[in-house]
Amino acid sequence: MRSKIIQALKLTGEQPLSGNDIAEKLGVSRVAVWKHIETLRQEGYLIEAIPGQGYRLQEADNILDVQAIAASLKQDTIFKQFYYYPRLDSTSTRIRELLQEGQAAEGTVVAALCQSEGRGRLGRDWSSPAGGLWFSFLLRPQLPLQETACLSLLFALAISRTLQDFVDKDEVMIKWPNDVLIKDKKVAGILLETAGELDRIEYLISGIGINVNLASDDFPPPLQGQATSLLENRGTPADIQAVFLSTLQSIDRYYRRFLQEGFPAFCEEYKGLCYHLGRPVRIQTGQRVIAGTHIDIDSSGAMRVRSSTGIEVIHTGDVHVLDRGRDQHASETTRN
Ligand code: BTX
Repeated sequence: MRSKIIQALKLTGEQPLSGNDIAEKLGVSRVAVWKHIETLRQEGYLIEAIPGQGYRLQEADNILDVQAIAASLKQDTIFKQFYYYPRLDSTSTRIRELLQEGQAAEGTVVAALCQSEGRGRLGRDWSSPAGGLWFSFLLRPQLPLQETACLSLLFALAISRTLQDFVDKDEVMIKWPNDVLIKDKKVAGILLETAGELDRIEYLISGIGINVNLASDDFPPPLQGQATSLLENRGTPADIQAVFLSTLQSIDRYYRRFLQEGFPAFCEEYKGLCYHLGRPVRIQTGQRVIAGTHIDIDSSGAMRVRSSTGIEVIHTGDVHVLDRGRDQHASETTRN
């Protein structure tokens, strides 16, 4: 019932919808509507009551209808079960809690309108106000731990392909290992968290953040100039529901093929989108800093750099591109 109320309020958008109209539409009493609205508010939905007119839902266009998403996905995708929350600390934390409570099987997806403690890699913050796509999903690939590292590159590829349908295709690029960029600024990030043994992981939680309808002043000041969104590049809001559906479909396609063929099948495609292939870079890897020309990505997803001392193969690190007069993306990119 509550999700039906949200959908009814989403449909009327800026126009308030009266308690009577909702009650009639859903075949319940006005008191029942009022009670549900109170519960929805407690859950975190911002629902204004406009005297004499009715209720209006804030951020209506950025609220996902995950049941509709589930219905639109083909039966046999990797995504099986959806949870949606207006407000969470982090979708990745929530999925871990659901796992501990025995409520999350492989294919569980948790999405939120906004996160108060969205996180990036290595304990970094991920800014997650309403207007972005913030979700995590649980997988159990039967793979050794080291092979799962490629999944962050794979998901970056899957997301890039999706975003190419919403903005100028040629502007979407990947900064190794998994920063998705539009016009040199970060539009999406991927967090992979694994549990298990070296030879076989127990589970993997992938958290995806995509800046969909965020204006530049929705980002905290240090990120303005480094982060971008679909809105900023299109000039008009994107249909967040369509971005979500298409992202899930793309991840599903890429992941299934990866399980069959491994990362080598995607290496050329990844290189085609790589932001700094052939360019001078500086990489911080552990305590070392390596400067040179980025010459290749190998079939394990590692970066090859020609430095003054020879060819370096880099499995983890923060890449800075050196030929633009400034280090772009002070947000470090670390493969972990
Ligand atoms: P990362 O470590 O590659 O990037 C984090 C860095 O990116 C930050 O230090 C900051 O410089 C920059 N940054 C922070 N927020 C944004 C933003 N909204 N847009 C662009 N740049 C930003 C990337 O980590 C992994 C991000 C995963 C986020 C998802 S959201 C759903 C799930 N839940 C959760 O808590 N995290 C994941």
